[in-house]
Amino acid sequence: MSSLDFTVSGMTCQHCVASVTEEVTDLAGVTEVDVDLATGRLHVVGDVTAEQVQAAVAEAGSYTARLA
Ligand SMILES: [Cu+2]
Repeated sequence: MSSLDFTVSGMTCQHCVASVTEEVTDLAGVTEVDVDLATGRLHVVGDVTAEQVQAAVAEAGSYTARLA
């Protein structure tokens, strides 16, 4: 179980937050997802790699996640 923090660029509204949250939550092994629109911060807890989370964020739309 690990805890990962990312800075996500490209999110502009709560719809973006919902899309990113949904895609990352759908990853197997993820137990906690928190996205903050104001800071662009994405916090993920679970058995996942940073690469898996970044791929899910890209899958959600025109967003890019960098390890914070
Ligand atoms: Cu949006």
